Amino acid sequence: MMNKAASAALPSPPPRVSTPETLAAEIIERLTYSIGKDAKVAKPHDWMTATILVVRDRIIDRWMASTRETYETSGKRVYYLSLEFLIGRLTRDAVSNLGLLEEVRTALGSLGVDFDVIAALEPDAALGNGGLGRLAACFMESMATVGVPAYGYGIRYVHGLFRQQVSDGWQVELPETWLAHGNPWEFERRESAYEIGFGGIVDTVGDASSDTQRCIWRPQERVIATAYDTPVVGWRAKRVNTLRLWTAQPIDPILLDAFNAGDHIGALKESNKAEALARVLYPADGTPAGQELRLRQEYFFSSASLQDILRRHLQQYGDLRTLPDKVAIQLNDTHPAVSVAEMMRLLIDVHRMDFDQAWDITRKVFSYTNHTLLPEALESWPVPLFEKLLPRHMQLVYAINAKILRFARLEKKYDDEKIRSVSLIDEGGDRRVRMGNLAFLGSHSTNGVSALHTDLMKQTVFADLHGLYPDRINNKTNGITPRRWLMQCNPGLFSLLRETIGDAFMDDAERLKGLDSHTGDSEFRARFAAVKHANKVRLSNLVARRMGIKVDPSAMFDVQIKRIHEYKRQLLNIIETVALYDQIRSHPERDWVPRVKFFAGKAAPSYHNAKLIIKLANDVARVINNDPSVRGLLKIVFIPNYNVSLAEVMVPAADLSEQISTAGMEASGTGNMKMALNGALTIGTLDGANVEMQDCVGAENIVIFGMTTAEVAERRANGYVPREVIEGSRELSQALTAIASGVFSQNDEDRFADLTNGIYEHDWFMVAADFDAYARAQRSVDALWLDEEAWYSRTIRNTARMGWFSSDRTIRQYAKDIWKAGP
Ligand code: B1N
Repeated sequence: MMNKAASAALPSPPPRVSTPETLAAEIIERLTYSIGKDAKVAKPHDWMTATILVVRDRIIDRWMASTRETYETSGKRVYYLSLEFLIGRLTRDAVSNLGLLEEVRTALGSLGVDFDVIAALEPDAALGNGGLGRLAACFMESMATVGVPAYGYGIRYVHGLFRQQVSDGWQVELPETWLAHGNPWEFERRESAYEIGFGGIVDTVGDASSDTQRCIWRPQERVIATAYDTPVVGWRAKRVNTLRLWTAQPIDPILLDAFNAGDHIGALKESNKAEALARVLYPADGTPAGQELRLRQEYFFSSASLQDILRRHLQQYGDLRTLPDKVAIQLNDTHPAVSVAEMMRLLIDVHRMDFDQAWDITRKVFSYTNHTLLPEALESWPVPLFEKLLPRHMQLVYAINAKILRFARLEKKYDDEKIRSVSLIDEGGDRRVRMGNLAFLGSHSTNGVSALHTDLMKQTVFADLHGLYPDRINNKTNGITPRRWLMQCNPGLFSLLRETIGDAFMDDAERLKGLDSHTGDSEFRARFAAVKHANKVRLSNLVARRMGIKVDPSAMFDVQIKRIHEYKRQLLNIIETVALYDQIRSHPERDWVPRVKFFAGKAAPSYHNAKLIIKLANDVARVINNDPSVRGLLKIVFIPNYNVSLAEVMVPAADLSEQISTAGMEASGTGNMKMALNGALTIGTLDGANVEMQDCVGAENIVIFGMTTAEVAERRANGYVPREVIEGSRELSQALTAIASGVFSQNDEDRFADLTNGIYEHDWFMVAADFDAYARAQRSVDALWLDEEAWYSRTIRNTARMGWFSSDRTIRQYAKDIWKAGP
């Protein structure tokens, strides 16, 4: 360490000048001296790396200034703990938020390099499954934008979400290797390393009668967590925050005794086991990932993050009693919920606090976001597994539980049934630790992600916990960052908007409202339509290039993009497509609206029915796309390997956005917001954030159909018989019969029996019950499409009125109501 006087005298690097000329010169310099390539032989990938290094320098300056400022102003820090960050590519986002898009483009152009070409070479960082992980990424960008001093904490998976190939219509999973060519965006921080334990025993030392007694956990296994930092640039680079991802290393890379005894493979056992922790992302989204490795991952990253947070706090403030004033930790779902027990352990066993004080601090520091009420997705761990892996945490869970149950029984007069429901231990069947209850009870705030979802939390899964603490549950409706999901992915619309309503919306998305008054302007409508058309041409080219399929960009682009899940009802969409196909063939004389139905999304590898839905979409596509009698009227395209980058092309090209989940089942959705913001009309149920979208855009500007949550519940309660519904709907029964009788699977007519029988026998997701309403809604969409003025005035109003769904608004609400942090 240097003394103060010496360090004060250290020079700072000269400020970077960012003209096209200086940028070009620096890119050449990096190419030469950091990458070791002559410009004459440099490959596109080398240009990409050199460009990132030059851009990165500009970010580092802002990064250090941000870190310094938080330190000097003693600002409260927000920590966002998430097992998933679905980031996508970073370069365009960083350059654009720095305000250097044109300068960098010109600089590269002067070197004969196309920015768009090299930006497309960056691999997608897919450290997440779907909406939950993408939300974490949008929040990181918005926290930097809004000026919240924040750190994201997660795992640096070597393999992100699998790559999806479609082979003969079936999903095939391939490993994804985003780090294969290095990652210029990250900085390894070897000095930030923590020991993480697993297993072993708990010793009690000291005298039980005095308060010197304490527990010491003696883990059987230990690994080291080391940090990798990635800067996150806010809009206009006002602030740069840190995404800190942990990787796992063995304490002893090689067991020397075993090695020397000739057991060269055995000598690597520990090392392999440690590295397995950060090897791969669990590909489950809303389905349980109940394996031991998953719990190990959860504890590994929770412990490393908390140790890092406490170290930083102690270094600056020297006293953990001030933790709640300076630290807010947000748990992104229950995946990091073991943090509650780990915080207690660190405060009590390591920092020698008493239980009650530790509990008080823990609850003040943590808050928890719930993202799903699907029973199968609520995490719980078998007590024997939890106890074996985390024996000290098991003790603490019991101690917390005793305290809560006493409170529930004595002060809230809870009866046995309610006591059972709020307990941290599920005693029905095998005993399990309930992570949702732990997260709720260990926090001062528990939030849902849309108004409807938050209401349902109070009424269903969390009802009895809500009774214990009626002020704890609150709503924070999700949002999306308008930088990535409008300004960057839709440059055509972005410049039209600037020209039409000025630049104010770039700093405040609600200023998009200014567009409302232009809906009646036919010239503007034509330009808005022309932008949409150009985006559709771009998607058409992608489909032609990747799949060899020709689609007509003047047809309606009907888009359903999201994870494949029965509750999201891609099946409803496919069955309606089959019905439409029948209709067109029976009534070729009618004025059919040409449509291209796009699907994209991944299925969890172990989710049989979801994979079958992918196969069905592809089989139906093959038959319909090859039938000359509907040529030009109906096409189906399932684009493989949906990821953030593909979304950036599909979202701006959508005319119609399919948000058709069974009411009450989609917590929020965020793809719904992306497409509406980019001028798509939504066809959807009253589910998740669709409800609030309807409030914002107006009922005339969204097509809502189907049963409400209450109607779904009522129908289920009163004995729903799908067979009767099917028999009452000619279109539906014909379509189902076609699928079940092998029209789309000629050599294998039973192929889709699991799907069709499911609808006949129980139809959990109410596909049959909502079918007719959906089909009618689709025909009303057709009618709107035929009236260009009706169509574009509606889609323009969507863009104008979706500003509230900016994740900046969401983050301001978290900062004010939950974290008490930021500006
Ligand atoms: O979180 C999104 C919401 O917009 C979606 O409606 C919701 O389905 C999604 C286990 C999940 N909920 N739960 C998960 C992800 C991974 C996993 O292992 C559950 N994802 C959601 C953002 O709020």
